[in-house]
Amino acid sequence: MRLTALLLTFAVAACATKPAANLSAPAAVGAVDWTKATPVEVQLDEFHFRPETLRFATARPVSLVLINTGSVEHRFVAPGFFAQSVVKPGGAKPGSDGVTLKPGERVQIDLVSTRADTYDLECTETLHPMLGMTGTIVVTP
Ligand SMILES: [Cu+2]
Repeated sequence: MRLTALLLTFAVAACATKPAANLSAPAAVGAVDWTKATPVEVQLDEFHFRPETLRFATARPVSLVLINTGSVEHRFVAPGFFAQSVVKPGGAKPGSDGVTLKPGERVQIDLVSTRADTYDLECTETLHPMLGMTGTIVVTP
């Protein structure tokens, strides 16, 4: 009887502590009000990101709108930035090869930043970074 009670106590304690250990990320995402996402537009052309510097705050939802206003294909590649960000449920999180946009294409990514840092941005199309297609994403607390 006493052993059963002891085992039950352990079981309850295990159940109570296990989810708590992994709770921070899902809880933070669950608390995000996506209807309050701030629109941030970035234009890609030959051969610039406009603007070249993006500034976000952690835990604030942003509706990142990428528009290729140029006449050739461009990419928005920022693996470090996307790795720390949480994308709105149902949305696709860009991988290390970023987002590829054909001329005239528009892509919207709703996301929240979780880690303050400075992240590199570049278009990885051949020669584009050398021609000026680089940028910086600054995330502040
Ligand atoms: Cu480019």
